[in-house]
Amino acid sequence: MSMLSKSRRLRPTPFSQGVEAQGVKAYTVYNRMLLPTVFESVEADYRHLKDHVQVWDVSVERQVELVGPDAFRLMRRLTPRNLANMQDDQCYYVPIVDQYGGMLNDPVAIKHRDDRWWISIADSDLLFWVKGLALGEGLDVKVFEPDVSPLAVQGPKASELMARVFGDQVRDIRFFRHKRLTFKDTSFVVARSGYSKQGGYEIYLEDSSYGMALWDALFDAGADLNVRPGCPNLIERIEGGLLSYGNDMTMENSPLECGLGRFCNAAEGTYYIGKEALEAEIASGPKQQIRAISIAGDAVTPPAAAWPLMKDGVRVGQVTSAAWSPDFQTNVAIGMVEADHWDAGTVLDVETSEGIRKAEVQDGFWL
Ligand code: THG
Repeated sequence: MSMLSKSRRLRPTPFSQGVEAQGVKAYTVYNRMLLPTVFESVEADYRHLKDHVQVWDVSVERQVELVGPDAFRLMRRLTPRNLANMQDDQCYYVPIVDQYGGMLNDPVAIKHRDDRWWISIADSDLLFWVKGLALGEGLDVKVFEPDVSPLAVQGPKASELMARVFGDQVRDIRFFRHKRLTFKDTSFVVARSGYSKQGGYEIYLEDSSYGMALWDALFDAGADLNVRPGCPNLIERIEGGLLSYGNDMTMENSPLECGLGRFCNAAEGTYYIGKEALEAEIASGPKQQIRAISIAGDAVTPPAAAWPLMKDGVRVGQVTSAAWSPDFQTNVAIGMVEADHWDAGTVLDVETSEGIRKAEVQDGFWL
C-alpha cells in the first residue's frame, strides 16, 4: 500500500513516540489524527487483548469541553438521553442527533459538574455543531477542544496494572464512573470505560507534556503482566457489538436504527434537537436496524466499503464491519437490515469483495 504523507494537519498525540517506538504496523485516520489499528496482527492483538492487558493511544477520542452556567442546558439540547439523574462522577454513552434525527456522533459524555462537561467524540467534527448551537441559542457557555488525550488500559489484567500505577482506589471505580487520581505531581480523571468488552479504564491525560511519563509508567509497572501496546481491535469490537461511527452508522441513520433506542429517554418536557423526528420514529418504528450477522465460509477480508445484503436479488441491507473470529470460528459482522428480514435466523446473501456468501442474522452479538 502507498504511504501516508504526514503534516501538521495530521496531529501527533502525546503518546505517538511510544506507539512508534513499540512497532505500530498500521494506522487509520480519525478526527484528523492517527489511530493505530495493528501492532502484531489483528488476530494476535485480539488474543493478547483477551488474555492479558494492553495500553491504547486513543487520543483521537477528542474532547469537546463545555464550561459555564449554561453547560447543562446545552448538554440537554444535544442529546435525547435523559441526563436528569446523572451524577458528577458519571460517564454516559449519548447519541447526538440533528433536527431530522440523524446521528451526528455517538460520544461518551463525562460530567464533572453541572457547569463543566467533556464530550469524548467519535469520528466527526462535533465541535462545530456544539459551538454553533451554543451561539445560535445565545447560551452562556464556552465550547472548545482542551489539551486532553485519553489513554485506555484494556484487558483482564487492567485492574492489576492500573492499581500498580494509581493505587488500589482504581478497583473501587464502577463501570462508567470516574475519579481524579494523582500521578507524579499532577492528577488525571480515570474512568472505568473503554472501547472493548474485556474490561478496563480510560485515563484522560490533561497536559500533553506528561504523555510519555504516563506511557512509560504503565509499561514499567506491567512487564510481568505481559503488557503490550494495543488499539481498538476489529474482531473483538464486532463480537461485542461496539459500533463505529462512519462505518456502521452515519448521519443517514437514526439512533433507533442503530439499536440505541434505550438512550432516547429524555424526561417529559425536555427539549432536545431532533425530538419531533425521534418521537415520530418511535411511534412508527424504525424501518431498518443494526444486527449481528455471521458470514459463512472461511475468513473474509474486512470490508473497505459496505457490502450489499440481498434477498432474491433485492437489496435489503448492508454489512459494514466483518472479520474472522478465532474464538467463535465464524466470520462475525455488523450490518443494517430492513425490518422484513431482521429476525434471527434469516439467511441472506452478502456480496463481499471476494464473492457472494451466505449471511445469517443472529439473535445478539457474541458475548
Ligand atoms: N471512550 C471514550 N470516547 C470514545 C469512545 C470510547 N469516543 C469515540 C467512541 N469510543 C464512541 N463510541 C462508543 C461506543 C461504545 C461505547 C463507548 C463509546 C461503549 N459501549 C458500551 C456497550 O455498548 O456495551 C456501554 C454502553 C452503556 O451501556 O452505557 O462503551 O470508547 N472515552
